[in-house]
Amino acid sequence: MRAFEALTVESLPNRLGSQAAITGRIGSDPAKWSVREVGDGNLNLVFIVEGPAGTVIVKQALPYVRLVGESWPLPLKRSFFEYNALVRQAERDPGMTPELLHFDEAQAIIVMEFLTPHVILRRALIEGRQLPKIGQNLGNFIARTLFRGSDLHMETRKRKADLALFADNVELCDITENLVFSDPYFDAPMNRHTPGLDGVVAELRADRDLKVEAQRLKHLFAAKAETLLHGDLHTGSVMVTAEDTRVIDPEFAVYGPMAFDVGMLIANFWMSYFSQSGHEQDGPRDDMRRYLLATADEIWSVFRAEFSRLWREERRGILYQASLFEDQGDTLGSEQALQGMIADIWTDMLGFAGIETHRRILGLAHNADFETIADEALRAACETKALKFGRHIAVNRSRIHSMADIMDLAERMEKEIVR
Ligand code: SR1
Ligand code: MG
Repeated sequence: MRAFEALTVESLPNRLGSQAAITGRIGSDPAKWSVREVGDGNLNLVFIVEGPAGTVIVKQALPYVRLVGESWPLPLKRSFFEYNALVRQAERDPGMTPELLHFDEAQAIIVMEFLTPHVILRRALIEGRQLPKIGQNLGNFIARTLFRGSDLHMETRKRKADLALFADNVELCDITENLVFSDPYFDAPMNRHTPGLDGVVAELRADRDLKVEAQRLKHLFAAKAETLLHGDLHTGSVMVTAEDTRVIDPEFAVYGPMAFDVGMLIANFWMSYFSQSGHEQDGPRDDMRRYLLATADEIWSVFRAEFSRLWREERRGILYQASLFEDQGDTLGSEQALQGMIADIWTDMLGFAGIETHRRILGLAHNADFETIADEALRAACETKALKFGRHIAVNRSRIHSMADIMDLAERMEKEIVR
């Protein structure tokens, strides 16, 4: 087996030129391929490879964190977890992931469909574009992948095998455990924040209730192996057109609490909401703000409806067996259990969303939503609102009972001038 070697624009045609899955798609003469490296994420190489007959994406993991450099080694096996998660997500919600064409474990290479004219959802939201289908598509995606990867649906032997398989994704889990749940709340070496935030950062780090809540959520993430998570489901992990939505990049996949994916996803819409006033050069973004809150609401309500449908139609795992409820004519019992589970996901989702907001403003890996606001004072004002909103929903999560309350809160905080 050839030892791992990072691809380059120059070496790629030669290295992959005899791969039937690629030549069949783009043309068999690699001399006619044109290759561009377009990776702008934190970890990997991503190439667009265009041939006379078509185009593919070649993604390759590097043995270190690209954002930081070789001083932070990261195992290549994350590519194996990404590939395996994509396979499962494609089964659980067909049409929502890119088509997989080829996987080379030793070289940590995944070749997949080139999505065009798709763009990264985060970019579209920064530009003020409203995508009509994402609420529906993403709500269904989280319901289907989270339900169908759990003991509510899977044969328990298969679920336990998957639990063991993905448990080895230790290093990526470790990134989440540190970067999301701990680093924002102390002066961790890789943290950075906009200069105008010093005051609010000191306040948050001295906030005992918040620190305790963040650690309770970390405990939940580490201990509640409920379903196969995407693990990094933010708006940078979604590609869109007006008609189509695809979820990419599940290399952080691991068994964890359902509410983690839900909270991370929705938090990124709320962050986009608070960033909009930094993007008003071409006019007010009031309509965009309304759209973002409405989309977060839609994701949640579609999630709840689809999760409930799956509960009623596909609950065949070891949990809440029909033999205890429906088979005894006790449909009400099963509905009570369902409502209890949705209520728990709601409460925990708010916690994870609040913490995600903090880490994207105070930690290592920031969001382009805020980062692209050139005016530092304006950026700090947007970020302050998001930080305070995140703190409120994380600490008060068990006392917030509806999306309407969250929308009121966001609108109130957006109107407050924070300096
Ligand atoms: C060092 S990796 C930092 C972040 O980038 C990824 O996209 C994940 O969100 C991770 O937390
Ligand atoms: Mg990613």
